[in-house]
Amino acid sequence: MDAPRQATLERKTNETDIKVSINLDDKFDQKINVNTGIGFLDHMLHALAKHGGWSLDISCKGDLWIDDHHSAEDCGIALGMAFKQALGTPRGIKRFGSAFCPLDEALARAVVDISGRPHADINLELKREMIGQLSTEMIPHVMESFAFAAGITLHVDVLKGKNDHHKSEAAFKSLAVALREAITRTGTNDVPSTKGVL
Ligand SMILES: [Mn+2]
Repeated sequence: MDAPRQATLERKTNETDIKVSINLDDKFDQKINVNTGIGFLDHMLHALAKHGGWSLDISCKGDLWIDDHHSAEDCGIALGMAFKQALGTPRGIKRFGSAFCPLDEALARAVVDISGRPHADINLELKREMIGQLSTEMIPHVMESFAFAAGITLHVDVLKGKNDHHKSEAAFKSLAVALREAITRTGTNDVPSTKGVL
């Protein structure tokens, strides 16, 4: 039995103070606590953890009296750092993952590569200014921040949809399922790259 891939860290700046614990291999006993200070972001990160098969505890004390930007972005960064640390050297994993997830009329697609190459191409087609207390412009920014901190490549597209809550939630669910596939252990100790290193 392989050891569970987990990490605990704190990321503190003048703008935010974030504590995060993640376990990528807890799908039979998931414990999820998300308190970012932004309700809709809590909902999205909860969906990410749930469908990713993670246990996740993340809390953020941020400068919400300014706006939601620093808290949302820094939660993405801290989560990406924790994901990267938990994964360790990417050996013996599938590396690539992809998923489509619908939520009613909305349909999202995520394609991920645990590449060591930070890149994010995120098109969510959100129309509203805000969903709850989260600016919709921050939703792709959170995914991008996660990708850069984790050192992975993400392509997330909302292909259809009318309701912005549905579109965003479908996007996070598809990202979760794609990540879950990408980090699945193959049973080998191989580095899945022709370079021999990721
Ligand atoms: Mn920013």
